[in-house]
Amino acid sequence: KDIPVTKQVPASDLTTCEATRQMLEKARKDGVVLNLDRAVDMKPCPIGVESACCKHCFMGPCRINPRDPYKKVGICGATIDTITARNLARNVATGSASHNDHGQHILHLFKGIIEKSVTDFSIADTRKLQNLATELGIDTEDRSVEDVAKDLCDELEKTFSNVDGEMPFMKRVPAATLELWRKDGIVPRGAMKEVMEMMSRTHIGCDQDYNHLMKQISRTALADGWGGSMVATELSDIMFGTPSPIVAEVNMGVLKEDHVNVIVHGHEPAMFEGMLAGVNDPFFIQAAKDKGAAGINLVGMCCSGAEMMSRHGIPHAGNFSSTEAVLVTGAVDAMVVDIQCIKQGLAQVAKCYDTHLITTSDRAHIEGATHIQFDETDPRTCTDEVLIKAISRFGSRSQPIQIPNQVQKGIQGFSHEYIEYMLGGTFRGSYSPLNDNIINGRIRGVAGVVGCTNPKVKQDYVHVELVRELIKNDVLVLQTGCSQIALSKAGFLTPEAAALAGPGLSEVCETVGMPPVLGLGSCVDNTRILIAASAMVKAGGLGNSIADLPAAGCAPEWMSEKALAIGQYFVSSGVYTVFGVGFPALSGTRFHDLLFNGLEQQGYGKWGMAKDPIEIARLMIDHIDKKRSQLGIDK
Ligand code: SF4
Ligand code: MSK
Repeated sequence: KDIPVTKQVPASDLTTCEATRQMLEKARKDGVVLNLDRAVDMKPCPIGVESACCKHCFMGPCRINPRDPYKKVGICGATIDTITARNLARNVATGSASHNDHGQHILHLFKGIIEKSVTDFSIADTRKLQNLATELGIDTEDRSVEDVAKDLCDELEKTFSNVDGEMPFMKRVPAATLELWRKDGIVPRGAMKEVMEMMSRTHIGCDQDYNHLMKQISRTALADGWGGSMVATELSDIMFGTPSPIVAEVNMGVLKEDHVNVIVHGHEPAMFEGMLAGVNDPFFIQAAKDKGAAGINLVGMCCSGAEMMSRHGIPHAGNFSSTEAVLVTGAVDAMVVDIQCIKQGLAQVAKCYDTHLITTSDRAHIEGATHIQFDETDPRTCTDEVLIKAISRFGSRSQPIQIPNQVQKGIQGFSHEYIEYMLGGTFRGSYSPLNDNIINGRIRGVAGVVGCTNPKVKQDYVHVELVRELIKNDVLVLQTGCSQIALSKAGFLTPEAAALAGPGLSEVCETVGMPPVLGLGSCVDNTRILIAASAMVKAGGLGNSIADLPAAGCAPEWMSEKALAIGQYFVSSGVYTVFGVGFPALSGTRFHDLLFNGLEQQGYGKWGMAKDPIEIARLMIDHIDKKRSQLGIDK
């Protein structure tokens, strides 16, 4: 028995995902408490939710009255603006650190391949390797792939280790955007430097001017989007293959009762790629058959799932809010996890349904889970042990199986390279077809709709209704992460969804044969949106900087610190970025005004916040129309 929940609301009030609803109801009957019910029972602190408290030293914690924020200061004298700015700073530092840690790991794997200490992985996309090296100023003429790769590795290492100068990917930033960053002194140097400085400057009694803190908040966020996340995306493509459109199935119906079901959930692609090799080993397929299974069914969840779905068409069982619910099917023989967004609650739910929960990263153990360390130099030791456990659990299944009959096919795998190719071969030349279609008004603008699910709002509802409204108004939608999974489940990642788009967008979709909603991959792959935005600026006709584009972003059901780092790197890059659910800054304060107005006046993007999907869409479309008008293309 789990911890009892005092209040219950109908499951259909908590999620629009039918599979998750069914499993939540089953869990309740089984006496198991899931995250969605725990959220109902939790009462967030009304001061904390406004970010009006500080615990940066032990004279406090100090609390400010959100209804009268300037009446009081902290014991050290910190104002509400300093307190909120420091809190956001540390959120962004954590989010940036998470993505940079991920990116550094990917770089380490790449280095292992070059140095031949890693032999189970290789360079899959040599053309992308050459193109990226050339873009970063590395000589590729008459040189071997290994030599170019070594130089690329050394160059990208600076992303993390530089203590001065500029990060390598600054070469990709449109000139006017980079000029603004240089003028304001926010060009990121190296990720470790930026995160360290952000943490140091937010110690008690250090940086206590919110305008000055804001600059380092931007720099730390840019060190994520144009730093570690971009390294992760680009090198993962080079090692595992650059995605191109592929059909994949999404939702819990991808589980198969007569198969050994193994779910991989997390963020780093290496372990998942290792599992893919393992499940195709005839030895394990035979071992599964010997236990009476028809085969082994490898399935993804969350962001590494989104990456594997994009690259290889691996089926995907659901997004962040469904990871506990999927275990209630009783059909999951093993859930293998690595880093980020892995709820500790999984351990208890896995125990209730006799599922193996296996942690594999030395950076993320969970009490109650089995730890089997994944080592890139010897992946099979880990993946073989996982498969032995999963097959053995299949052979002794004791739980009744109930798999929701919910599955949706969609087209996944739109890399930024493929978007360029699909919409005209290149963004460069006289205006590209994408830019042309924006200029002629068939496409009103471009929106990035990304991010998590959060049980403070009905799962997937805001994602789906927002995107429905955007495409209806001829806004092309680019997606990543758990948002992409929400829309995939709802059937929007199909060419047939063009029927839901406005007349201009649907004409473009029908001509090109693409869905009106393009899935770009995991949350680190938000960098694909940055790269596409840069390419649109460089193609001409839509202004000089990213801030000039008729574009907007949104994380309608965000919850993580990574989401705040992503939001901030979009804002600092010039994008109007709206968050749903709420925002950790108090409306009416000077720091809030800087985030939601002041930054735009300085030439950046700005933050927005609204909870209702139609209201969010209105804010984004109004912004797109404002930019169209400034560009003189508002016919
Ligand atoms: Fe209070 Fe200042 Fe300490 Fe924060 S740093 S807890 S505001 S005394
Ligand atoms: S997994 S950060 S819940 S998108 Fe990338 Fe999903 Fe948000 Fe985690």
